[in-house]
Amino acid sequence: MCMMTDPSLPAAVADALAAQAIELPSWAFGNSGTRFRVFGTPGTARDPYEKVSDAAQVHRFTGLAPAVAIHIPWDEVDSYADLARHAEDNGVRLGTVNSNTFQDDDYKFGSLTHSDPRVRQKAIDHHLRCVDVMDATGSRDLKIWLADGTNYPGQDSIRARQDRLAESLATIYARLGEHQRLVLEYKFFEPAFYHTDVPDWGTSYVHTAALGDRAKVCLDTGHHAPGTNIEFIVAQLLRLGKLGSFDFNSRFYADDDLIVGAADPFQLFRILFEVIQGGGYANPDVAFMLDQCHNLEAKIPGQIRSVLNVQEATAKALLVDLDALGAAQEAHDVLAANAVFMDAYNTDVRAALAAWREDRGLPADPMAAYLASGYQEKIEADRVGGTAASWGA
Ligand code: PSV
Ligand code: MN
Ligand code: MN
Repeated sequence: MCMMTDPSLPAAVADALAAQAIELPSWAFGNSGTRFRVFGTPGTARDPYEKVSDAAQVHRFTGLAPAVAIHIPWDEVDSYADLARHAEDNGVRLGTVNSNTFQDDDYKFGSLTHSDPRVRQKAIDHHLRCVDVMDATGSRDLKIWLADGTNYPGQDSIRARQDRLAESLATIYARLGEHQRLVLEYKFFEPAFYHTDVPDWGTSYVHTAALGDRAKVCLDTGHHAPGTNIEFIVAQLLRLGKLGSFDFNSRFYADDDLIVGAADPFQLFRILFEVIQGGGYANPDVAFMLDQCHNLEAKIPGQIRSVLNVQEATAKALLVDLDALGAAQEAHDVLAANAVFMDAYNTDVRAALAAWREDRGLPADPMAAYLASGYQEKIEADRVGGTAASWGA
């Protein structure tokens, strides 16, 4: 039994935790909402520079979030090299570049899959420009999520759209530099309702396998039907060498983008266990990112809670006694194997993690330290003019 009375972690677990790096989405620091209402939150960042500054606070208090993903054109700036410098001045760096082909009238019937070559080329050109941005920021990954799909059976040819998608992706892939990658995200529905052009990991795998080694799958934890065994997908993609990145978040009903580990911390633990077993943890080939929006709660504390949830689940997953698990599995002792697994999950690691942070010069309680820092009051007082950045701008 792994009962944690002594608040120290085994040395191997403590060392492994030190390697954790989670990329934050710039859009988590803008105002967001639902199709019913975007609520304003005092102190919200007004431009990409302020979003990066806010993201840097999460890293400052947790030591877990050294990179910020950007979204084009939401994070449009005059000089991306300058934005990258701003990130560095704040102790972080710019990470994944996300494309956006879902907020333009031209894309009403598709973007990379569109039947009209003019629209398809426009969508391809947008991605080529994203690669230019990556060149300027030093980013490695281009993340593609497409809103493409249809609402009614017969509306368009499912097959022809796949062929056009493959062609468009090949053109974008050919533009990547030697050290750059394309990660293709899948989602089973929305905004299209009948069919989506990249609905599942299989479709993303098929396209990225055809492209080559520098094309990988992005797994967004919120993009699956209820009851999907996500850790199975993780294990399979790692087996195939095709898991490029995670977009972590929680869902109750749809693509809710809620705080990771809020809806189902046990699922997060199971996923992380599979990542660790498959060699995907602390492996630069598998990027850990958040894809979240904070509609009601304050944004910086929301992101602090999120990275701490990932850290807590990781610590528990690292605590699984693999020898005992292996022995129980070999003996087909179902209950013993399950008990070993659950012992790790049920271990309260909070005090141990607080001590771990203090050992590394970090605040034992990052949330309390942020709230006491005065940063929140300062941005609420300073950022009264201008328009708060929102999910769509
Ligand atoms: C839309 O579903 C989405 O939430 C995808 O998960 C993307 O990763 C994200 O927007 C940002 O484009
Ligand atoms: Mn996502
Ligand atoms: Mn999503």
